[in-house]
Amino acid sequence: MIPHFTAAEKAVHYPDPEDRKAFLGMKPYTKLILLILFIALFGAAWFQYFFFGLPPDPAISFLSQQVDEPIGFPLWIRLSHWVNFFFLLLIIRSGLSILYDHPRLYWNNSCKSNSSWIRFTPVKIPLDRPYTAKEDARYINPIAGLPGYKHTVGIARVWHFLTVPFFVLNGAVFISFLFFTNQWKRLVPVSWQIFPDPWTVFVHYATFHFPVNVDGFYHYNAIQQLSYFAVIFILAPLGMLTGIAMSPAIENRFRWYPKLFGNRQSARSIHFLVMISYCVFIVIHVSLVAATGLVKNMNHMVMGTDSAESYTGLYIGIAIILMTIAFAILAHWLSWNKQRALQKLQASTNGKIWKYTINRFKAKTDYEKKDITSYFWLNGKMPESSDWKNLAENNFADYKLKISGLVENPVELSLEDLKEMGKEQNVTMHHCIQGWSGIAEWGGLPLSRIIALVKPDPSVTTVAFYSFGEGMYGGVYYDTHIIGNCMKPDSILAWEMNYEPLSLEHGAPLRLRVENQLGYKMVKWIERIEFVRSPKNLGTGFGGKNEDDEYFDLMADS
Ligand SMILES: Nc1nc2c(c(=O)[nH]1)N[C@H]1C(S)=C(S)[C@@H](COP(=O)(O)O)O[C@H]1N2
Ligand SMILES: [Mo]
Repeated sequence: MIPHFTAAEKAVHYPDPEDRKAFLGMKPYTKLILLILFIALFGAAWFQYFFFGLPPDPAISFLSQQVDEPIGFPLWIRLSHWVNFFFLLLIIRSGLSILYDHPRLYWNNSCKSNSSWIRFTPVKIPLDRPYTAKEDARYINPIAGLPGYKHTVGIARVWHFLTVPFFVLNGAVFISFLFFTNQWKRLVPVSWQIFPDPWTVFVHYATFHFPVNVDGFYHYNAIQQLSYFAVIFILAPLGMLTGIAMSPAIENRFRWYPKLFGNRQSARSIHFLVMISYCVFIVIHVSLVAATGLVKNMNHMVMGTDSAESYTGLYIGIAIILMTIAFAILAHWLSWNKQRALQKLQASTNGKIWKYTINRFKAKTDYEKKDITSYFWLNGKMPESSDWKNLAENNFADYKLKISGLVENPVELSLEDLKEMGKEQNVTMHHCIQGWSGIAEWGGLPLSRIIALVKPDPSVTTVAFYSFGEGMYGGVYYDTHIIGNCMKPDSILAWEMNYEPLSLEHGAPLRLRVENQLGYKMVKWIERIEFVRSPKNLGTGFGGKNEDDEYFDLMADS
């Protein structure tokens, strides 16, 4: 069942034997904020208890009108509760797997290694050699992350994006029912007691006095109501909105949108904090369900009855949890053995939806010079071929870009030839699939000029870009783009970055920029370009090195 690592995979998944150890690193100010929050909350509760005594327990929540309060949990509540549990677990675990591909979180777009407020890797970035984001990715235990162990961010994304629509749909149905019935009154606070009551209940918990145990079938206590309300009406929407803010297609079209959360990286940090809040909620919720009458509580949420005698609810509840675990095991098996099928499933569902929606958006490359970030992560394996090394030694004076395939006019062009054909400059945000971003200026020749020069055959759909460098598991690095994307004005072959000649690390002599796409589509160290009918006959046929080897998102439109 559990596949073994090949030597190449071992080197990629945990290059350092220490890498399997869990690690949590926080900036002193992060720790200080957490400590202050903790002391303020619990200190205030103890202060009140010590000097003013335990406040009277409001027991039942009066945050909502009690008049015609709905009673019990109808089938739709019980169903959506368990469906939610099932998908939330998949979303959290696949999200953790994605997070560990770039195990650092920031509040700024530079993503400079030492500016992360929290990190899940002990690795200090070496300064004496190029260090790539791929090297920085970490192993995650499959109990925590889906897939974890032997994984790629491609497969983790499949699970994350395949489950999100179900989670959203279930939530939408649940919320509609809440308001069609009068069940919303149990959740939505409509009284000013919203301020004092939850605090009073908290003082009880914090000073180890269990508040009066009201029967959740009929009533909630104030803190219970408030936390349920927050999970449904604050955490879930915030999770969705910050998730959307990370999409390159959205960010490049609606520049104001990620700014609602500060910037693209703070959206990612808030997305993480939402996940942590969910986990904290789940732990407390499950503990209290167990501590306040497990058998009865399970009957409430499974059977919709208020019995403390029958064990049916408990048994069925346990069965649901076991089924969820069984599915998680199946998901691991699929992730380790049926990667290609998962990748295609994702392309034929979400990929199709994106093709007709967000991928249609035209990128706005209107960042300014002042937005350029002080840091820009590296990715990819430096070319080791003697061809490239020899060219580099001579500053690429002898470099010839070869353009061939189904074209009327195949050409070989030196850097000088290319520079004479024209130059476009854009300041854009780069989005790596792993999670980091950076803003840079790129200068180079629009691909549309090359296309006009070589005159591709009308049957050409795809342009392939081959690198001097190799992929992580060996073999030439390449990627493809549909010709329509290459014709966009901001699609360029760049020889300039931040107004300087492109450095060796960032892809000299030439690299691709196709804004609107994720970083892995932007081939560095370009050796040659080929115009083809379909990507099917290149590599293993999925349109790029990462798509072939690591099951990254397929281009739905290629
Ligand atoms: N030849 C080659 N090009 C490549 C890669 C690679 O591994 N090999 N990695 C891609 C990825 S995943 C990213 S995010 C960008 C990173 O570009 P940078 O190193 O200039 O930041 O390059 C892309 N181009
Ligand atoms: Mo990337």
